[in-house]
Order: sequence, then structure tokens, then C-alpha cells
Amino acid sequence: MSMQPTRQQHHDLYYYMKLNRAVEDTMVKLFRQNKIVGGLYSSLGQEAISVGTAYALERRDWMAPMIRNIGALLVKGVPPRDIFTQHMAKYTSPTRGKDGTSHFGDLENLHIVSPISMLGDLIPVMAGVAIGARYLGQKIVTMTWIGDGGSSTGVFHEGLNFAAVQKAPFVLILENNQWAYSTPVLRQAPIENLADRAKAYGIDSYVVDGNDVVAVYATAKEAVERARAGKGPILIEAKTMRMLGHAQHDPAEYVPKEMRAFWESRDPITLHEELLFSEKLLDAKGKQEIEAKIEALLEKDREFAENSPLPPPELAAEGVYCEGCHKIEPKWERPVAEVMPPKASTKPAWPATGYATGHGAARVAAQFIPAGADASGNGAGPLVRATSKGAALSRGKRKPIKPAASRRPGR
Ligand SMILES: Cc1ncc(C[n+]2csc(CCOP(=O)(O)OP(=O)(O)O)c2C)c(N)n1
Ligand SMILES: [Mg+2]
Repeated sequence: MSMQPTRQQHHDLYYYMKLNRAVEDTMVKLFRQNKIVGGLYSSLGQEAISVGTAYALERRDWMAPMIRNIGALLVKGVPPRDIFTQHMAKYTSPTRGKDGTSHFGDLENLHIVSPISMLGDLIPVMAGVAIGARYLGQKIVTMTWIGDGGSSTGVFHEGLNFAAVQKAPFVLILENNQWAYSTPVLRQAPIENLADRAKAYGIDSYVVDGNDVVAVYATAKEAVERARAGKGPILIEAKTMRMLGHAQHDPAEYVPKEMRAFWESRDPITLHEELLFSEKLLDAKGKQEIEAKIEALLEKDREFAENSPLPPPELAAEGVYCEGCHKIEPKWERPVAEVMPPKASTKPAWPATGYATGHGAARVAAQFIPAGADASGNGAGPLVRATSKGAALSRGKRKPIKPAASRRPGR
């Protein structure tokens, strides 16, 4: 299967990146007018990652965005008006004005899990959504995003290990934007590629240019299809740059000017636009049409948000505790009998296999097998426990072992 986008897909990728940037530009203006209630974060320069990765998902798939993934929300089908009303804490927002940033989701239709502010916590959650859906017979993939800083949290590692051992159909996008607040990435982890963290969990990973939307999309598409085929989770590190401060309050004076200039020359929207023009997939007229469409949509949605009321005061006391507010029913996509006794495949205990060879046991076993013993360990005495396979594997590599008090003499 070719992962290269069609003409329509190229246009979509371009449209959503431009929409992502325009939505955030509009919110910066609203913020300066004091109309945004909470903090305002920016994904300037990172649009290709949110857009290219979410575009690789199908409608049935699930995702959980973080604060810099407004592009992913747009691709999944969230209208800009929801993003505006949410940030302005309006009564018309998805959370009815109870939140001033991006803590909202849509479990029912768009399959979006709300962001969790504690960095990394979405990883085990989305691994859980993936294995839950697999149990129900759904052929879905789940995706979430994490930063370079977030990849140092304990739950990143716990979650990825859990996903790996469960072979969850889960794709994790690591947005390496070089900074976590004012901490540069080399102070975060002493490794060149954060994707290498996948090795510790025995899963595959990719490193991709996060400012090249086509590369991001092609990589994500391949990862999503591999995860869907049951090959387990995949980590994608997308290298990019956070072009503004951590949030609106941060002028980011700690970022070297040359560094910013380097990445400015690699703006993801400009790069894709150049490609579209040079490949004759877009011309000046087409570009103008896209820009006009975005402008009209955002004007309408911004006006809707600005004209929406704030929530009534009584709302503060409502919906604090769930009193039957949501009814989530499992959506079985296979016969329930398949997972119930007597058909259930789950055994009461996991059989321990490969204990003599797995996890390097062969090497350990080799040290305990005296040279006089045969391949099956016969003649080695009661201390030796090696299967014939284990012993055979270790043959030839065996070294004479010095007698030690706690060990049987080798010779
Ligand atoms: C577990 C946890 N620790 C600390 C924070 C506070 N915090 C919020 S964002 C952030 C920096 C994150 O950097 P990075 O993961 O690189 O993401 P970026 O902001 O660059 O997108 C920190 C420390 C948090 N939200 N959760
Ligand atoms: Mg970062």
C-alpha cells in the first residue's frame, strides 16, 4: 500500500495545517482582548505533527490530544467553534463553561478522550482503550501525544511497557520540540533520539522530520496499519521546534536566536506549500480559495463564541458528581459468547514458557552446566536445570567455570 498522499489528501493536509494556525492566531487575538479564560498554548511550527498523525486515523479510531494538538481535534472533526467557546468558558462549549482550556472530549461520536494535564497519564489510558476495544472485537487503533519533557515521567515508561506487553493497538507520538518549559532536550535525556526509549520495551519506533507533513502522515499511516494488524504498539518521535514560549506568559528569551532562525526557515506550512506549488498540485487561485474558506469559517465561529453567554451561576453546583450523567455501554463487535466460558481463551494461569532460554536464561544455564554433562543436562547433577534446548543453545559458548564455594566445580 502506498502511503503517499493523493492530490485530495495533499489538499486536506494543507487545509488543516492552515486552519490549525488560523484558529490559534484568532485565539491569540482573543487572549489579548482578555476574552480567553485560561492559559493559551501554541503549536506554532508543530502543525504538521498534529495534522499528519491524526489524518492517519480512521473515523472509528480513538485519540487523546494534548494542549498542542488542536490540529488533531480539527482533523477528527471538532469544529473551531467548540475550541473557541471552550477557551472562552462559554455556556455553549463542550464542557458548558466548566473549563477554560482544552479539557474536553467526545466519547460517543468522534472518539476523543479528553486531555489529562498530568503528563504521560494518557499513555496507559489509551493503551487501556486499545485493549478494551480489542476485547470487544473492534478493529481500532488508539493514539496520543507526549512531549520530550513528558517522556521522562514514570507513567510514560509504565504505560509504554504495559502497552508493549499487551501488544495494544496503540501509536504514541513523541513531539520532540526541543524544549520543556525552559529545559532544552539534551538536559532532559542524554540520548540523541528519544525514539530509542522504545527499545527498552521491545517495540518498534520511527524518527521523522516533524516539519514535513507528508513524511509525518506516511509514517503515522504505516504505524497505524501495523498496530491495527496486531503487531503491537509503536513509538514515533517527530523532531520539531516549539516556536513560541511554553504559553502566552512566556517570552522564551532563553531560546538562542540562531536556533529559532533555523527552524523559522523550515516552517511546515511553507514547506508543504512549496511542494504543492512545485508539483502543480496547487496554484495561487487554489491557495486563495482555501484561505477565504478558512477566514469565513473562523469569522462565523468566533462570532458565535463571542456572542455566547457565560454559564449561569447555578451550574457551578451541578455535574460535580456523576448522577447517571453518562451511560457508557460496551459496543460489542463480536459475539459475547466468544469471550465467555467455555469458549473464553483466557487460562486461569499464564503458562511459563521459555524459562530455560528466554530473557538470557540460556547464558545463565550455561554457567551451571558442567562440561561433562550432555546436552540435556544429564550427568550434571541435581543443581542443573536446563532443558535440552537451553543446553543446546549454550553449547560452544561455554567457558570453563572456576570453582566457587556456592557452585559445583566445573571440572
Ligand atoms: C506529571 C507532570 N509534571 C509536570 C507538569 C507541569 N508541566 C506542564 S507542561 C510541562 C512541560 C512539558 O514539556 P514537554 O513534555 O516537552 O511538552 P511541550 O510543552 O514542549 O509541548 C510541565 C513540566 C505536568 N503537567 N505534569
Ligand atoms: Mg517539549
